[in-house]
Amino acid sequence: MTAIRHDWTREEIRALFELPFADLLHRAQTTHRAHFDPNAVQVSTLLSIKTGACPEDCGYCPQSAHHAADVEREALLDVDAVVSAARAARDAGASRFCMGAAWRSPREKDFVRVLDMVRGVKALGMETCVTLGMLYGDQAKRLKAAGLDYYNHNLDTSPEYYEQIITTRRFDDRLDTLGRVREAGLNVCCGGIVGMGESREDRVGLLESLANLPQHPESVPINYLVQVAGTPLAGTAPLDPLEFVRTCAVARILMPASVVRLSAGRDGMDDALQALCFLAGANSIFYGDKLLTTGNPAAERDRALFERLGITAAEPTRRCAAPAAA
Ligand code: SAM
Ligand code: DTB
Ligand code: SF4
Repeated sequence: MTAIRHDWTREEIRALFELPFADLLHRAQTTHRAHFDPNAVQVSTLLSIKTGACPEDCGYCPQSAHHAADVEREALLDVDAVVSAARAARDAGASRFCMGAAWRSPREKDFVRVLDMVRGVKALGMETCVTLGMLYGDQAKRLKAAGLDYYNHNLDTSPEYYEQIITTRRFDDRLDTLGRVREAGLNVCCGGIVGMGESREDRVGLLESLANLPQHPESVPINYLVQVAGTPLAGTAPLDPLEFVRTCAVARILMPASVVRLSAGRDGMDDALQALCFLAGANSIFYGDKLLTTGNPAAERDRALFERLGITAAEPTRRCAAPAAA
């Protein structure tokens, strides 16, 4: 069993990225097998519960009101519509339902409706996840009391590159919300995006920030930028896909007991590239034809991929107790 550490240095992380590909994958796979059943992959389905017109200016995001992406705005959905979508996702095989809202932070009137959504989805026997932007006051505790299992809040990139991508909030604002989420006893889903024109050093810095949080996020989504016309990052030179695989592998090594999600960007990947990501230690995906506003592989394509690779859609069994904060 590899130790759970919170004191990774940039130098160490850089050295992992620089390993020959086969050595890096061997190390990631060894770590993966020490902590998890390597053939189980967790599946979550996403739903955008409030779409577009977001006041934040995240350069990657089609939902920002600052950009000209062609996204149909939609007000906060009704609770019944969300619970019906969750039931359909459960019946199609998803174990977790993630609800995303294009907000900087939730207003009280909307927040109480989200609490009802969480209660309704939880009552279906599914795990619940929401991503609502920054939380204040007792919001995290109220989400926990309503039955929320996970809160998604990504660091997205390195502290140094952050202001090249987002100017309407600071990296530290994200850390503050993550602290509130942890304090409320919620599981943390926190990762980032690669392929935004960042340097390898920025990928090192993102993973350093994640791995040195007081407690590792239980879920670590690694998104490959989905380039959407009208966003400032559309037209960015695409990142070498093998560098994406390396990022998954380094995340696995740094956070051995966390579930690493091969997140956005799968629609543009073939089966072989996804297989490499699973080999690198990714053990979770978004399942269903749509992410929030962009496409995801069709469910039947994912079922065929799992069949081809001998993967079971299941919560990857931890081979050790999830460690407490060091
Ligand atoms: N507004 C909330 C927030 O930003 O935390 C929740 C929704 S936001 C869409 C959730 C995450 O989606 C972002 O943190 C980002 O990591 C990811 N995301 C958004 N647009 C993306 C894109 N074009 N490609 C990859 N990931 C993206
Ligand atoms: C995460 O890390 N990726 C998901 C989820 N958490 C909320 C979102 C991906 C969004 C991709 C762009 C879109 O569909 O709008
Ligand atoms: Fe808004 Fe979230 Fe998109 Fe940023 S990532 S513009 S906060 S919806």
